[in-house]
Amino acid sequence: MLKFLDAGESHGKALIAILDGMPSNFNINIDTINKELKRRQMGYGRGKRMEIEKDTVEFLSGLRGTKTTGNPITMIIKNKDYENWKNIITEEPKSSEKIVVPRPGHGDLVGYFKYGTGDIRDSIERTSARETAIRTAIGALCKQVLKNIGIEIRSKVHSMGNLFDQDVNLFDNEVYNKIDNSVVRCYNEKVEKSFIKKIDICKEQGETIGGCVFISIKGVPIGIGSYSQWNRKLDGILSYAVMSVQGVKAIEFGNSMDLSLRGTTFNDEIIYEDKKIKRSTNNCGGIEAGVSNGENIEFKAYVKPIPSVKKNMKTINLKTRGEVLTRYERSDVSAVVPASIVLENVVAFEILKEILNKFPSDEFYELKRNINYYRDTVYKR
Ligand code: EPS
Repeated sequence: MLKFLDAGESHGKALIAILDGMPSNFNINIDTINKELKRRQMGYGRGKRMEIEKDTVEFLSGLRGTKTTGNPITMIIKNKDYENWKNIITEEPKSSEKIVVPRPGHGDLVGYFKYGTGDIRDSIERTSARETAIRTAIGALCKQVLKNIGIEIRSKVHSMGNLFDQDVNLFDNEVYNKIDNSVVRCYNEKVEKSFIKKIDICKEQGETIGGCVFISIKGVPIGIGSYSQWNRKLDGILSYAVMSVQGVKAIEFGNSMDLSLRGTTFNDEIIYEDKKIKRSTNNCGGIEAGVSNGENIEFKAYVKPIPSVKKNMKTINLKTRGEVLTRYERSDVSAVVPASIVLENVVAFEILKEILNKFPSDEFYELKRNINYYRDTVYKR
């Protein structure tokens, strides 16, 4: 079973993860992981923090050279900003230093009462989307394994607030290069300008903005996930992971939110073409009854506006219980562009985990043989 635990505070010394269950003999490209970390840091709408951090991963265990050994893999990303926060983060706060004014929409209020440390700083540090850096490192490693067994994950920003990009095929390389080179990860140039303008206006107004990310996964064979038990359904498993990404509040597979569709227009008709079983549409997003059906797995994830806003909102002081206005904590204007990269990687872990659940393998070439044999024979059943 592939699994990981991660730890680390946003302004603490480092983010760290232990990844267990990775097959041995896989040759990791560490530069590619670092490139993925850089991709996550880029994008329009980021704040000052990204000028400080230059995320790179270091492996503390589980590798011999660049090859996995089958032992648990420990990864670490150091926080450069720690130097500026050392005293705040490592020392017990004086009572005058404790943060007691919660930001609406953030984890401040729930964390204050749940953990009872008396200082919102403790919740801020762990609820921060900084944690997605280490999850991206894990996912980037999983992505490499997936690529080697014919599975690829791509993403784009579908909307910034209520402005939408056009629908495109992410597996057209020319199209995808354009998206990957766009600061807002969209395809249409006019739309790109409008996204940028929208973010600029929000920044000027002391506001933040959400949006929607589109993910497409190619090459997942039919039969991953299961309906035999509720918690083995692939759409449920992906949803759990996607919803765990900071700021994500909804997920839609395929065209499931198009309420104008009826049974005959929603159902993806089954066709036999070029000696292959295919579907004429992909309204279900590549998953039926919790099981991959061989089409691309596609979903949209909806990211809310970042809760840390410059513009004042009403809140209370938790010590006095008196009404006050919010205090501002440095933040980004929009997390939609980085969320696009984070989601690719969060999903990469889940897909590899489910592939390994179907093809348990201690060693990478064993996995490759098993999945290739399955791909060659499954439609002969
Ligand atoms: C975040 C607040 C900002 C973001 C951070 C998420 O950090 P800071 O409080 O240091 O300005 O930049 O995201 C990252 C650090 C990151 O690496 O993505 C928050 O409150 O969630």
